[in-house]
Amino acid sequence: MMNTRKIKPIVGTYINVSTLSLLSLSCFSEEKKPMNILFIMSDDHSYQTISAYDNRYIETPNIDRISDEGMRFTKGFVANSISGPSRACVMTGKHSHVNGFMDNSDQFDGSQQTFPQLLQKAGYETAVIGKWHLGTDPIGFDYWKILIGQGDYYNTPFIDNGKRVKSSGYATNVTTDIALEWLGSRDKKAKPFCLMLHHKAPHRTWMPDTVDLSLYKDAVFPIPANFYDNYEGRVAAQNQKMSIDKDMDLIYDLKLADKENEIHSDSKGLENAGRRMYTRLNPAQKAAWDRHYDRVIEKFKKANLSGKALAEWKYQQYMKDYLRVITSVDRNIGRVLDYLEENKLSENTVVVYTSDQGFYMGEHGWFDKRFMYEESFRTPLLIRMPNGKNGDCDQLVQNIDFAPTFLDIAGVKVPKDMHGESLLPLLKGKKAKKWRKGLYYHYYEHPSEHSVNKHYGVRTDRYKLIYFYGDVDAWELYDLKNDPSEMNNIYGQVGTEKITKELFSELERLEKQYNSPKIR
Ligand code: SGN
Ligand code: CA
Repeated sequence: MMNTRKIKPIVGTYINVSTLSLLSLSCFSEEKKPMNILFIMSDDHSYQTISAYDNRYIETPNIDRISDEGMRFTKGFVANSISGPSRACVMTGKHSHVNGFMDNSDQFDGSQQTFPQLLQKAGYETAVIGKWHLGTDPIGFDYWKILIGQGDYYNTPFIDNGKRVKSSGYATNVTTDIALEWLGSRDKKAKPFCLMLHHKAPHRTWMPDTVDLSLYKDAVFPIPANFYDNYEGRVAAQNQKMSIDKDMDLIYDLKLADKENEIHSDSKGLENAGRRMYTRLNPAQKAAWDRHYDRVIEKFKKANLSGKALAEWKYQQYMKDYLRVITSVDRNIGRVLDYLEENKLSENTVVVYTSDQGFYMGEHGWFDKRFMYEESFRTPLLIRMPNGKNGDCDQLVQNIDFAPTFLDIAGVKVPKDMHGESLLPLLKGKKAKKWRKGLYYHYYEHPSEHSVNKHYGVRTDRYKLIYFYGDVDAWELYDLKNDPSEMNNIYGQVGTEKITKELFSELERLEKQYNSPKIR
């Protein structure tokens, strides 16, 4: 299941720029090139579906190139497992309660301190392309071309430096095309770049590119051992609405919009939205779509499934579409890596691959994210830094660390008020004696879609303490060594007093450090 790592060095001519002064950036000699930063982030990409982490489901040879030639973080986490908040944490290096973007209904105050603004001031050329999801217009970018909200998988509009424009084709291809065009159009000698290439994929509703529809057609994926979790001892897990069995919609999520109009959703809204999705496609896309899904629909009708058989059919269908979408992400990352190589940029470009959070691939019976449980709290994180150390890093790292890391790589002083830590020492393979012992997490979006209660907590290397509040009042404690799937809430059990006390004091320490809201 978990992959052992292959290690392959890349040849680099990296010169340490951590002592670089701001002034010197613009007058660099050819030999002392500052590092470019290519920050690739997908939306909802689970670490379970990257073969560098886990080979049960899919091969992702291109994403694996970043891992093989760089560092694989095995304990990368987010601070608030949902898109907008996660992105705000990335931009500011600060937790949600300080950057002000707590849930997806917020609007980002882009005038506050962010790493792109600081890099821009230091002489970097900055760009963001693809998903943005922060509500307000990007600030601190020389170029921006972003999706509107979630964007669409097909023929999606973009906002190009303030102007709405159309696109034609599949979003992951189009977003990559725009990024390659931007890279190609730059005066390469002028400035180092920081490019945020942020894919919409593989966000719900997991619409594959037409060229990938026949992939995994006959595959049967292993059902997670806790697919039929009954959530005993975990009240918030009982309240959620993200079950593949109960909440995944046949028409909207699983694309069973039949021409005969015989299949219906429990929710009229989702059914209509599911049928509307198809209308975005152009005639050629519709033809390819129909060739594939009409057969799926026909078979589905004949099978007349119910109960567990229906739940498992939904799981298989979900996995197939999700993995098809990932295949396209992986292929497009290959295009970008090839471009860097062909243009001799690999040797002075740091490449990061991550997601805005993790995702459930049927664990606990779920899709979606939000919970502080491992699958959604953790996120993939692979970083290839020329002349950096190859291998695994098992330290606790979090998305608030990106901003200080990028600044550090650029030789820009990291502002003291950032909550995150620079990963540069870890990337150089330095022994981080004083690395953090605990991670703070806080999720606020409730009541809302998928019905996940508000909660916060602390995770150490081995344990996790969570407090669910608002409509509920419940503590959970997990021993991740003995119970990695978090099925057994041991909070309050005899024998856990000492560890509970330790976790409690680590939580209080973090709350103090981050000046977190007082809840209890
Ligand atoms: C949409 C999705 C949800 C998803 C949120 C947040 N519904 O609202 O399933 O949890 O986005 O996702 S959908 O009907 O629009 O597909 S996030 O990653 O952008 O935060
Ligand atoms: Ca997301």
